Amino acid sequence: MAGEQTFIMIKPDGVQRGLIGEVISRFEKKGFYLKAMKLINVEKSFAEKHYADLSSKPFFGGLVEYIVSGPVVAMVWEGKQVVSTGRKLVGATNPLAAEPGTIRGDFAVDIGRNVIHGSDSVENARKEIALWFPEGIAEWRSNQHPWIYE
Ligand code: YYY
Ligand code: MG
Repeated sequence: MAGEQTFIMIKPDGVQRGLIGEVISRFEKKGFYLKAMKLINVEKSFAEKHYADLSSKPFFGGLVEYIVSGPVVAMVWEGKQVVSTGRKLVGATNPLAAEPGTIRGDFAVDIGRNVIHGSDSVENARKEIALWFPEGIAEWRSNQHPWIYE
């Protein structure tokens, strides 16, 4: 359905490297709608909550440290199959395995500096949006662009 939403976060490296506009541009040009966005620093406990499913992994401590190392851009994007298609725009977790043309494939080298996060399922998108935007999301666009959506 056209109203599907995903949570996309530009990680601290992406912000420091000036890739905010590049990421937004790719999602916009594809035909998705930016529904919410904020530049924020998160606390360690918040980053641990976001990545709770990975808490037993050996890289968890380093991952949390990385996410709290500088501001991140938290966003909600909307559109048809935006969760799975957003993951395609993001690319594979390991940037060296990510296809050229994807964000990680074009802009990153190390897995622990892979620029961007994207929700991996509709259910996780719902949870992540609720975690990152507890204040809710202002409705600003209810119709899809007729030249993008038939
Ligand atoms: O969803 P995605 O970000 O592509 O990968 P996840 O398996 O959810 O891992 C989250 C995050 O953890 C990943 O973007 C980088 C980091 N990470 C890591 O540092 N080392 C690994 N071996 C696997 C993941
Ligand atoms: Mg993930």
